[in-house]
This record gives sequence, C-alpha cells and structure tokens, in this order.
Amino acid sequence: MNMRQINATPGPTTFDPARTALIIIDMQRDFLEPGGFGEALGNDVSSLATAVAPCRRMLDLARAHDMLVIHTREGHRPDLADAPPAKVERGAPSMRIGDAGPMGRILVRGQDGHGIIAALAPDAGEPVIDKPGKGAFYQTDLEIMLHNRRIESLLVCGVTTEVCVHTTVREANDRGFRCIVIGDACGSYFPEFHRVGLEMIAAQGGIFGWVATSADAVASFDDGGHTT
Ligand code: C5J
Repeated sequence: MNMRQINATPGPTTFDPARTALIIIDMQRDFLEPGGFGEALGNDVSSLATAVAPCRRMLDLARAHDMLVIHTREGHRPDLADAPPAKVERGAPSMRIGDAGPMGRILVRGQDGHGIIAALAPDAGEPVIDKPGKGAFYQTDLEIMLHNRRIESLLVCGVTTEVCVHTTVREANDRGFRCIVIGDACGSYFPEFHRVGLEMIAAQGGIFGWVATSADAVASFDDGGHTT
C-alpha cells in the first residue's frame, strides 16, 4: 500500500492513490463561458474562473500518480426526453435548455457549450460521465465504474460548489465513499454559497467528507505524506 496523508478540515485524512479517483464535475463551457446555461440563469460566469488552475493542478497530479480520472458533464438528449419540465422552465424564456445560443443548443449533449473547457480536456481513456441531473450518480454508470476499479476515496472538484459538487458528494457519502473536496478547485456564482457549501461538508466532524486545497493534495505526495 502507498497510503497518503492529506491535511484537511476537519482534520487530516488518508487515501490510497490506487483506490482513489479524481472526479472533475461539469467544467463545461455551458457553465464557465458566456452564452451558456450558467449565463442563461442570470449568473456572472467569470466568477468560476478561479477554479480552473487548481483543477488543472489536480488533473496533472492524478495523471502523474496513475489515479483514475473521471470527468462529468451535465446535459440532455437532443430531444430533451430526459429533461424534466420543471428544469426546462427555468431561465429567460429565450435562453432555456434546448434553445439555440452562441455555443449551440443550451445544455444539450454534442453541442459546443456542452463540452469540457479546453484547459481541462479529458485524455483518451479517462471516462466522461454524461448526467442529466445534478448528482453524478443519478442515472449514470459512475457507481459501477468505481466499484469495478475498487475505488474507495474520491478527490472532488469542479462546479458549482453548492449544486453539482454538493449533490455528488452527498450521493457518494451515502454510498460509502470517502470524499475529499478540493475547495480552491471548486467554484460558485455565489461566493457565500461556495464558502458555506464547503463548511457544510466538513461540519459535524466531516458529515459529508473532508475539505482540502490543491496545495494540500500536492503536498500529500511529498515524502511527508507517505504513511505506509
Ligand atoms: C448547475 C452545476 N449549477 N453543474 N449545475 O446548474 O452545478
């Protein structure tokens, strides 16, 4: 075993890189760039930019240590058969899910806006999970992929902290995975929700998991982080 210790809140924790996956949630043009779903909902999409470099750091770290890397994308079938009306009805009437925008049809699979930003492009062999909802486990193959690789721990980053990151962490926590959320590699349109969202994960002794930084993750691979 090659256990690593990582500084985190509410306290240090350990993970085995061979049984750990990096999950990068929804770093899509539709959320991070103008003209997509995030902007259609009235958000300032530039507020997510701070998460990009820390996500890249995590991607490089995971690849360097042969960890499983999984990317997720939120989006819907072109016929919108998997898009609940209650979700489609949100946003400005001219810019709803399925409507044509500058990056193609908003939040529709296969459109430019649905793609992962170039800075975090998946490598061949890194699974990309397409999900219709907020949580990465709901109506996807994620759980069986993790079990087949005997994954126990998840390093989680992406957007947005209080929506898809939070929902995925809650789903993972109920399924028994050790979740370590990389706070600076997450982002929200609402700074307050980002801060409180991370606090909620680590509160009550780590009710949903642990919160660390990308620098903590990098440091966990220094010799000082090696436990067994
Ligand atoms: C949202 C997400 N915020 N990926 N999706 O609608 O967090």
